[in-house]
Amino acid sequence: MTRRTGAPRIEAVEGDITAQALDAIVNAANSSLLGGGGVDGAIHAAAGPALLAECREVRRTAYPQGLPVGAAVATAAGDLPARWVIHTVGPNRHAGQTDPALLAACFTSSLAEAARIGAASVAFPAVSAGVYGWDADEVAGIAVEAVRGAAHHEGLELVRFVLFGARTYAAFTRALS
Ligand code: AR6
Repeated sequence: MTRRTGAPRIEAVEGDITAQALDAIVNAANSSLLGGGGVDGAIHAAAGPALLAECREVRRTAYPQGLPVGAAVATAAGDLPARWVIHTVGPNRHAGQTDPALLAACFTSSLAEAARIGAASVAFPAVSAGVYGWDADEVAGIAVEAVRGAAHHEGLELVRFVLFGARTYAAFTRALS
């Protein structure tokens, strides 16, 4: 059972999430779980073929229809410095997925998955703020509110937003202040 405990530290840094040596990094994936561009492509490139092999297996056994938008699933992290990758699928604004609750669910589902695997530190990218077309300020506001409001599991110490580019970093800094 997950017990509600003190809130973790929540911070934002500018950088490359693939370099983060935290317990888990979150991937802004797509429903196929088979890789793509953006942070997904960077994570698969840095993790090596073991990650894609495990993703294929998770897809085949657990999500034959694809991972739903707002859901999350963890795998090992291949060659990355992190121990796990938590894959989530953000809403695609270009496909008419404009419900903020779907984006909030990416963050809460990922933290629930972190609780399941016992991750004490979790790094998030700006899910849906790239190819999926959401405004960085909107993503930042939804992400910070969702993480602050999530049922934090015992042992969760740190949630770090790792942002690509000054503009996205500034959006998260504003949302956190
Ligand atoms: N570290 C941290 N953030 C990054 C990195 C990185 N290495 N690389 C990109 N970003 P996106 P989405 C930022 O497009 O909008 C993929 O093809 C990026 O600047 O990666 O959820 C998937 O397979 C932006 O701020 O994810 C899906 O098909 C943020 O990460 C689709 O894109 C998210 O941009 C998902 O689109």
